[in-house]
Amino acid sequence: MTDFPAFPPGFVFGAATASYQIEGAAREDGRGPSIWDTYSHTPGLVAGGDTGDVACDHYHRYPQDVALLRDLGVDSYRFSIAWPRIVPDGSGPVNPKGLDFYSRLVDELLAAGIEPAATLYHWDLPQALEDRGGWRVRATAERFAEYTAAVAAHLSDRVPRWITLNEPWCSAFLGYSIGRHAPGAREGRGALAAAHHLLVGHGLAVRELRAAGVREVGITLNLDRNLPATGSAADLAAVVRADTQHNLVWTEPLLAGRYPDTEEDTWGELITGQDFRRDGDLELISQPLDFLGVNYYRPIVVADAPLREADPALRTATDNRYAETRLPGVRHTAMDWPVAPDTFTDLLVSLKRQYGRALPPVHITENGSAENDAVSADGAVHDDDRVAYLRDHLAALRAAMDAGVDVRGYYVWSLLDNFEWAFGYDRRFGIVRVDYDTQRRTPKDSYHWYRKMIAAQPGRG
Ligand code: GBH
Repeated sequence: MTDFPAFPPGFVFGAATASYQIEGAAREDGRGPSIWDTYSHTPGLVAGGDTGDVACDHYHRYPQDVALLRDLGVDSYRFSIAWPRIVPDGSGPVNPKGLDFYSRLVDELLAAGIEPAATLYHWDLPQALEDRGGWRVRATAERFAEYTAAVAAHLSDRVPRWITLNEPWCSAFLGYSIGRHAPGAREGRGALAAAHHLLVGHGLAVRELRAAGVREVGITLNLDRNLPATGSAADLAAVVRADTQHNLVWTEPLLAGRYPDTEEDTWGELITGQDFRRDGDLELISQPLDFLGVNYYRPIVVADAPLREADPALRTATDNRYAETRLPGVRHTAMDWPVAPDTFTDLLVSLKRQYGRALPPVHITENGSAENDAVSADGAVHDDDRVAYLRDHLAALRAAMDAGVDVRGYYVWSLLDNFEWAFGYDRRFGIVRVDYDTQRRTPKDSYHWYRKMIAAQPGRG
């Protein structure tokens, strides 16, 4: 007998994916190129030279993937919309074939009794917009609002839950200062401007979604739980810097209508002096949300480190004088990420403590693990480590709810093995295995475990 944690009635169980990671069909039906096409086709940037050209071929196989979701018994499916399918040149005419694909996907989901949850931006910026400055320029936020309006006009009647941006930290800092994500830039001011313009784009998109009358609007952040490597004053100060860069840069403007400013971190000072800020931006950014999406995978152990960047802007945007060290005594996943579910509880409880009533209800929009899965002689994938990961993180989530955090839903990352960005197809996060030669889907043990867990909830099955 397996004991499953019981969640309150109405709690949403889901699974998540993102467009560039699964769709393929990169040049089909009028889709324009995105920054990830450019990045993945640049030799040396993605492991194995992998690209999203074919990925899981979800663009053609979506009915089969929706059937997998239906059999899984999820309440909701979180997918993302590829901006370059809708506005191939970044501005100007909308591509009806792009809208039509998502319209068919949404209808297929609704017919299967699954609530669609759409992310508008999961990192695939039209290349044409990057050529005009990308997120460094405010015009990109304005184009994002136009794209949002076009999508909402088409889908607002059938999609109840909307997520403006996925993990803007990755877009701004991995994209424009660390360079490990598209567009692969190494800039200080560019990353700071990108962070701000992403937030402005979020605010403009919220307005469009409200005007379209959608039921729920939110944003998804990758919030970090930063642990000090030791109890030294230097390491504790490094944790404050890491918290600022990864968490407060987003949660302060979004939830409190202000920029972060701690003694340890000069972010507030840095961004205050920048000419990309306009009066009224904070009001736009801090419009009330129906939910906050949180993606959580692992804690980060932070140690004080010497200055590496001479440029103060690049310094704050990239390293900020801390280094990540290992968490001893725990299992690590195929990403080499430590497994420490209690930190998931701690993150949510401290978020609630920090923001109180200003914290909207939370949806966990991603949680999962990459493992070195193998196909057994019986044809199955016995991914015990992933099952344990999911079981323990759901229990940790339940504990946060017991401690008073209002969590409304949980989406496992990911439905399918897929293109794991700079790691290509080498890292497998799916609860369904994808054979990239045959495109055959094989539900793993974790899929069956999740199905049973959902079915075992009180009042179901
Ligand atoms: C999420 O990112 C994403 O939303 C999702 O698309 C992704 O597949 C999933 O998690 C699993 O990673 O070592 O410098 O190359 C989580 C944040 C950002 C974590 C990129 C891994 C690699 C940085 N991810 N990071 S680097």
